[in-house]
Amino acid sequence: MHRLRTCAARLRPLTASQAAQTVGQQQRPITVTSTGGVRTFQPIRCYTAPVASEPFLNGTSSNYVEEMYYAWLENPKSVHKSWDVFFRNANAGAPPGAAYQSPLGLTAASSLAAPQLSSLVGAQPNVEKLVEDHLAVQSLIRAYQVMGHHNAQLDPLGISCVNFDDAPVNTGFQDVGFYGLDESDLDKVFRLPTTTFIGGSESALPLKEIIRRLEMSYCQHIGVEFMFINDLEQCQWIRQKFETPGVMQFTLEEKRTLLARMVRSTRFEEFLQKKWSAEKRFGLEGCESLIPALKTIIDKSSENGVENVIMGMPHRGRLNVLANVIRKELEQIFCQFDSKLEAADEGSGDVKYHLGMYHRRINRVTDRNITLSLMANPSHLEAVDPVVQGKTKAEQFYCGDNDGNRVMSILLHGDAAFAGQGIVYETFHLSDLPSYTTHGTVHVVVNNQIGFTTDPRVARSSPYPTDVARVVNAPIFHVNADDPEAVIYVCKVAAEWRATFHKDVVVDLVSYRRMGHNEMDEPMFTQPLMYKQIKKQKPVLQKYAEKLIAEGAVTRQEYEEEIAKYDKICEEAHARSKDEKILHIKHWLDSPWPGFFTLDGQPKSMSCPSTGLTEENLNHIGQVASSVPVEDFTIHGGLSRILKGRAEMIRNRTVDWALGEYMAFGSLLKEGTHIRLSGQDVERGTFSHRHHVLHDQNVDKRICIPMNHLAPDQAPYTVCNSSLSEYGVLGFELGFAMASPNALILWEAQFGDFHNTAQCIIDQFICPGQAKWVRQNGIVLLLPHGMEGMGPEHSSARPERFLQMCNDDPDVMPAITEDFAVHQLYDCNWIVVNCSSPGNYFHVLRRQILLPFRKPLIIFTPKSLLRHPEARSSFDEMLPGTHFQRLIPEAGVAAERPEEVKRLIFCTGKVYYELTKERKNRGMEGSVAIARIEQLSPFPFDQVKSESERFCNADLVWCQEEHKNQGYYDYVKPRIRTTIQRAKPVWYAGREPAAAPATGNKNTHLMELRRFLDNAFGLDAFKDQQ
Ligand SMILES: Cc1ncc(C[n+]2csc(CCOP(=O)(O)OP(=O)(O)O)c2C)c(N)n1
Ligand SMILES: [Mg+2]
Repeated sequence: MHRLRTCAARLRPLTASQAAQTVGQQQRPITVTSTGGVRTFQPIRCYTAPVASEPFLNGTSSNYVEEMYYAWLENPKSVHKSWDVFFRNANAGAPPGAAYQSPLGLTAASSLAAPQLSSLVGAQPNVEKLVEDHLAVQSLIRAYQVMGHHNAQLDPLGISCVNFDDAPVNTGFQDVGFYGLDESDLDKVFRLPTTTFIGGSESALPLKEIIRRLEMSYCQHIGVEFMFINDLEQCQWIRQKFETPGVMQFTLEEKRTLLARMVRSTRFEEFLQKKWSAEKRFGLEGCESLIPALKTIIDKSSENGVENVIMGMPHRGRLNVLANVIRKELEQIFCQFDSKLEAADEGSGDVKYHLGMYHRRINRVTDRNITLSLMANPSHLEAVDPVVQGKTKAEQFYCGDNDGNRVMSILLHGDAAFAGQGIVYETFHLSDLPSYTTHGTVHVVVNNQIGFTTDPRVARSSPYPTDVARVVNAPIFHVNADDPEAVIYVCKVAAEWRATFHKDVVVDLVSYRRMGHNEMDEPMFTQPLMYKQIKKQKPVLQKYAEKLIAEGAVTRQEYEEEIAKYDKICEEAHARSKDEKILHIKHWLDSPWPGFFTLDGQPKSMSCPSTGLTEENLNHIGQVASSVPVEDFTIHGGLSRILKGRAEMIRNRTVDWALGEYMAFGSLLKEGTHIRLSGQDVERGTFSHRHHVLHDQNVDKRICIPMNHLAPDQAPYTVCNSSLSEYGVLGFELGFAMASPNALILWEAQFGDFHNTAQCIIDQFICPGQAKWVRQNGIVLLLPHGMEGMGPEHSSARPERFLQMCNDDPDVMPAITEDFAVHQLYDCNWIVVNCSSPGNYFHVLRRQILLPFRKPLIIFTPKSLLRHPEARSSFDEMLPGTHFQRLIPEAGVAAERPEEVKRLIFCTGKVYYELTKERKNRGMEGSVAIARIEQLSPFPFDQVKSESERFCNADLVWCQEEHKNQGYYDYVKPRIRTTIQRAKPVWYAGREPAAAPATGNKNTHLMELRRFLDNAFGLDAFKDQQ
C-alpha cells in the first residue's frame, strides 16, 4: 500500500513553486489542433523524480495516469499494453522520457484485425493523443453527470420552459468535437474512469457505446442533479444508482402493483369528479403517479426499518393521498362533500383538504407495522414544513431514535410554492443542525409547471423550482411523471439515499395540471397553448396500461377488472357515506395523545393543583443553579460572580427572574417533564441572564448543562440556540410540542418584536389550531417586551395583536363559579400573561404542565426587570399551597383603608415598578391603589371585580407604558367596563397613539413617561374628560 502511494505520488506534477524552480528546464509548448479548437499542452519536464518526467504529464492528465497506474497495479492486464510497458519501465527506474516504448506486437497489421485495439495505439506511439482522447472521454462523461439533466426528457407536455441561459450542454454524438474527438473516434475503445459505472462489468467501451449508455442514464425520463455535492462517496453512490446498466428493471409483480396503484390514484379523482363536479378538490390529474411515488418511498423506508412516517402536504392531491396512501376510510372522505353534515366538535373545523390524519396499519409490502400521519395545515403554502420537522424530531426524541432510523418525514410541495416561499429555505437550513435535524427528509414536488395562473417564467428566477434544495447539498431527481416506472425508480433511490446518508433528497415530479387551479377554474384564460397541449395529452394510466398490455405484463381484461374492482370500492363507500350525519373533526386528528384525556377526549379533571414547591426542593434546585456540577471545569470569571450572586440569593430565600425560571424548569424536570427551550441565543440568554450552558474556558466545545445534573431519574433538558430564523424555528417547536403533552416546549424570541416574522405560525396554527383541528398544544412563547428607551425596534412584542386574537367576549360577564379560573382557561384559545415578579413567572410555567389540558401560553418577558432589585420573589411566594396569581391585588398602605382610596390603577408588567416609585415620591400610598393584571387573557373578571369593589370610592385608571393604539388598552378597557357594569369610566394613562412602537429619542421617551405618570397620579387629570 505504501509503495503504491509513493509510486503514484511520484507521478504527480510539481506544485507551482517547484515548477518555478525548474522553469529553465521547460521546453516550448506543443500546439495541437483538433475539431474542438486549438489546445496547448505544456510539456512539463520538471518532475523531481526522474521516472515521472514524461512529456504528456500535466495536472489533469496525471490524474488519469494515476488512475491507470492503480488499475495496472491491481491487474496489469486491465490496462492497455502500452501502459503496461510504461509502468513496468517506470517502476524499474527508467530515465525521463525513456519509460515509454512502442509496444511490440501491436502493428498496423494487427490493428486491421482488431480495429478497437488499434485505436489505442493508432497510427503509432502518439501517447499525447492517447491521453488527450481519454481525457476528452472523461470530460464527456463528466458533462453528462453534471448537465445531462438539461437534455433529459422531463416534461410530459414537451413544452418545458426551464431556461438554462448560457449553459449549453455539449453531449451526444454530434458534440464530441467539443471535447477534441471526432466521428472517427466513435468506434475507438476507451478505458472508463472510476467515476462512472456505465461499464457494468466492463472496464472499457467504444465511445459510441459510452455515449449511448450515458444518454440512457442521464437524458431519458430522469434528470439527476447531484454533481454540486461535495462528497465523493455520495456522488459515487448516485452514479452507481443511475449508471449501472439494467438498474431500472422491474419484476412483473412490481409492474402489476404499480399499475394497480395508478388505477386507484386515477379512478379516485374520476370518482370525485363524477359525483361532485362542482366541488373544489384540487385534484391530482396530470400527476397521478404521485400516489405510487409516495407508496414506494414508504414501502422502501419500511423495509429499511422506518416505523413512523410524518407527512406534510399542500392542497394538490391531498384527498387522494388521504385515501390511497394514508388509507383514510373512503366514506369519511366522501361524507365531507355533503353540505348537510353537522359538526360534532366545538370550534370552527376546517375544510376537507386541510385536515390531518393519523393511521397505524400494516404495510402490505413489508408486512411490518407502520404509523402514517398527515399534518393538518393552513392554506398558507409551505407553512407546515417546519411543523412536520418539529413533530418528527420529537417522535424521534421520545423513542430514542437518535439517527432517524425509525421515524422519518416526507414533505410534499407545489412547484410555485417550493420556489417562492422563504420558509422552505429556513426549513432546509434546520436539516443538519444537531438539535433540529430529522436525519433526512424526502421532499416530493408536484411540479405541474404552473402556480394557480402563473407561469414558472414569471414565478421564479432559477431554472428549476427545486434549486433551493441545493443549499444543503440535497440530490435532486427530476422525473417525467408520465413515466411511472421512472418515478418509482427515483423514489426507491430517494428512500435508499435517506436511509444511507440520513440527508435530505428531492424528487421533482415533472407533470402537468389537467384542470384549472381548482375544478371550477378555466385555465385557458391564461395558459391557452399549454392547455391545448394538455387536452391532447393521453392520461398516464392509459399510457402505462397500454405499455404493460403490449409487453404482456397484464391482459386488457385484468386491467379492466382492476378498474372495476376499485370503482366498486368507491361506490360502496359512497353508499355508506350517506349514513354519516355528523362530522367528528377528532377523527381527523394528526397527533392523538392517548392516556392524557379520558376516552371521549375530555380532560381528566377540571382543577389545577398548587404549583408551589417545598423549601428543600427550592434549595436543591437553587444550589444546582449556582454551581458547576462537573469536576475540573473552568468557567469564566464573570460567570463565577453570577453563580455566587445566585448562591447568595438562595441563602436569602429569594429568586430573581433567572432563578425563578430555573426553579420552574428544574422542578418540572425532576418531576419527569421533558423541557426544550429553543430560540436565538437562548442558552446564555439574549440579556446574559440565563447561562444554562456553561463553557469550559480552556477546552474547546466542552460544555456543561447543570440542569441535566439535578437527579438521576430526571427528564432530559434540551436547551438549544437556533438558526437565525423565527418562522422556521417557531414552526418547528410548535410541531415538537404536538408530539407529547408531557413536555414543556418553549420558544424565545430574541426580542418580542421579531415574532412577526413568524406571524403565519402564530395566526394560522397557534391561535386557531384547536378550533380548526381539535388539537391542543401547550407551546410557550417568551417574548421580551418593554419600553426602555431603546427605540422603535426591540421595544414592543405587540401585545395588542395577541390580545386582539383572544376568543373571550369583552361584553359578557361570565358566571363566576368555583372552578371559574380553570374553566376559563379550558375555553380560551390561548393564555396571555405579563408577569411582574419572578415568583409569578415560576408559577405560570409550572401551571402550564400541571393543568389537565394544554393551551398555548404567550408570555411577555422583561428586560430591565431581569436585574431590577425589586423584581425579586421570596421563597414564601413559591411554597406548597401557592399558585399563579392572575391578578396581584394592592397589598400596601392603600389596602388598609380601601374606602379612602381615590384612585385604583390597573396595570400590567414592568410599568408597575415605575408607578410604585412615583407613588412613593408623591407620598400617595394611601390614596392610590395599584393592581397588577398578570393574566391578561383569559381576563380575570372575578378578581378585577373584587378589586374594584374593594376600592369602591376610587376612580379607575388603566395605565400602560405603550402607546394608546398599542399595548393592552383596547383589550382591557371593555372588559373592566363589563366587570363593573359600566358604572364608572376607565381613564387612560399612557403614551399617545403612534405609528411606531416607541420613540428613538431618549429624552422624548423620558418626557412621555413623565407625562403619563403625571396623568396617572393627577387626581384631577381626567376632570375635563368627564
Ligand atoms: C403563502 C400562500 N400564498 C398564496 C396562496 C394562494 N395560492 C393557493 S394555491 C397557489 C398556487 C400554488 O402553486 P403550486 O405551489 O405550484 O401548487 P399547485 O396548485 O400548482 O399544485 C396560490 C398562489 C397560498 N395558498 N399560500
Ligand atoms: Mg404548480
